[in-house]
Amino acid sequence: MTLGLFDTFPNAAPHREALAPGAVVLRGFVNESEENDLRAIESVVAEAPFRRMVTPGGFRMSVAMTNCGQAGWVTDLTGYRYSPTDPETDRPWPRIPALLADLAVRAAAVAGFPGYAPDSCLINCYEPGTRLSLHQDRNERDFSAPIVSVSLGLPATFLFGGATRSDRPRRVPLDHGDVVVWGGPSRLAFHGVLPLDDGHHRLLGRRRVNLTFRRAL
Ligand code: MD3
Ligand code: FE
Repeated sequence: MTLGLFDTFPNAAPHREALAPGAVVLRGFVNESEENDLRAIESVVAEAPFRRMVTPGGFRMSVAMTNCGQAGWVTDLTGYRYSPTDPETDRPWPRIPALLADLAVRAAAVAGFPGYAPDSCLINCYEPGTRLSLHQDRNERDFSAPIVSVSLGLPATFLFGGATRSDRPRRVPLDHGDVVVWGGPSRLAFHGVLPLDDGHHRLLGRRRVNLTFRRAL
């Protein structure tokens, strides 16, 4: 039994929630002492600014994205893929900041995936109204490695579906500091994000930023 001593302190005690086989939510895994480390995201964005990319179907995505790592996820009229360079500049993506990579590696280990070695990190930026429609992440070469997601800023409702698009998704609230590890049988689940509600976050203002670490190559 718990005494509830930590309940009044957000982020004080990280806690683990099994979502599905291979999928674990680590509530409050990013603690306040690590929030300084998040400034590294700003240096990535300074080199490779957020941009709204176009899908193969010709729609501009509402989520603004950038990447760091050896490869970055991109989309244009020709398709989805990982690119070693930023198509806006033809320069390599910035490196993954070491402290952020460490965070993802620690989260993966806690969730039962030791030796995680992400080579790519997609950074998504949501503003109120921004959504991400149901999709699978399948441009990576090796589905045995999990995807680790770090939610920052405004809260969002995550949609966690099944193996087919028609499986009715569950709604999972994700808040600042929550980290989710998606591996094993959950790795290819359909998923998305509902339109972001308006609000204000003390660090990020009217935004939600989500980092997804991947083993792409
Ligand atoms: C479950 N991002 O970048 S993170 C994405 O909040 C993406 O920005 C969402 O979906 C976001 O591709 C969700 C959680 C997530 C990421 C990848 C997954 C969940 C996943 C891959 C397989 C299953
Ligand atoms: Fe995804």
